[in-house]
Amino acid sequence: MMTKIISVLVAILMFISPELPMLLDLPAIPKGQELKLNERFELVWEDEFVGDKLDTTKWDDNQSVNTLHWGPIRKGGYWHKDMIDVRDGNLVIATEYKETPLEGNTFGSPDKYGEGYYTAMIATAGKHEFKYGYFECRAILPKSTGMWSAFWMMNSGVYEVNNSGEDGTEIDVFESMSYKDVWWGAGDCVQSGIHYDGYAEGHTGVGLGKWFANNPYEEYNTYGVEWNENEYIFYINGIETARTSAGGVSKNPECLILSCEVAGENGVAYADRHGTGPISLEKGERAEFIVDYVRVYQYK
Ligand SMILES: [Ca+2]
Ligand SMILES: [Ca+2]
Repeated sequence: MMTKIISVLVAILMFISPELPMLLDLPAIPKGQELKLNERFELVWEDEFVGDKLDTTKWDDNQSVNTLHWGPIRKGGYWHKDMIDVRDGNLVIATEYKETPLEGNTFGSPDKYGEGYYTAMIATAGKHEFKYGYFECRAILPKSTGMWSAFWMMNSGVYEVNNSGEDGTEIDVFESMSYKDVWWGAGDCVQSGIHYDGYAEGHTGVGLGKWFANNPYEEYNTYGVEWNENEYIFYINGIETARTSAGGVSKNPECLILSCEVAGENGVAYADRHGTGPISLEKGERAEFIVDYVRVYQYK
């Protein structure tokens, strides 16, 4: 109900000034071009998440993926493969607080698993990488502030600081960082953006705003990006939200990543460290990122 009221208010604001919601960092209603998926694209790769375990010919669930070198500590929590499940036609990435650390191979890393929030990621790095096309997932988002789920793309060229994103750009198709976490109650939104040129001094990123999805913490929505040699175009449920060519569009193949992260650092959850609000997932509770499918299309 609150979302509906806010949606109407945002619609009125957008009628007065289309740019106003973005200027105020308010979520906006997607209203750009229609995707026209079947007219323009053909399916070339998919995982529908059938069966009862992750297809490791498609995904690496190693939480310190060789080609990415991340984990097992990830921001304010830990990534551990036990938090990954495939059931009822879905990938489920769970997030829970563990007082007793899970056992795990840390892949030569000196980092150890400890008490804290456990969640996970999977990536197609080193297995399936793609250049240009349309990339979509259909998902229900995890219900907690202080953490976020994401569908994103990555190439290690992102680390090359050369004033360009052409060698690789982190493409954040969506991040769910706003669960019930804004004072006016319109948390039913996700954000999109890109990052390139390293993550330290040279780092350059472009936030593309926040966008309403349809009851995204309870219902499936589709989140996609169209990537061609000229630009990235982001979509929710087949309607454009935003587009950009900032930094120069990546010309390198990129892997797909599905992940959950907890705000914080060094494995310690840190209230509001990433603008997510304090974590609302209590000990003994479980939040689930439920993904029906990931599909990759290329231009006909
Ligand atoms: Ca670069
Ligand atoms: Ca499925």
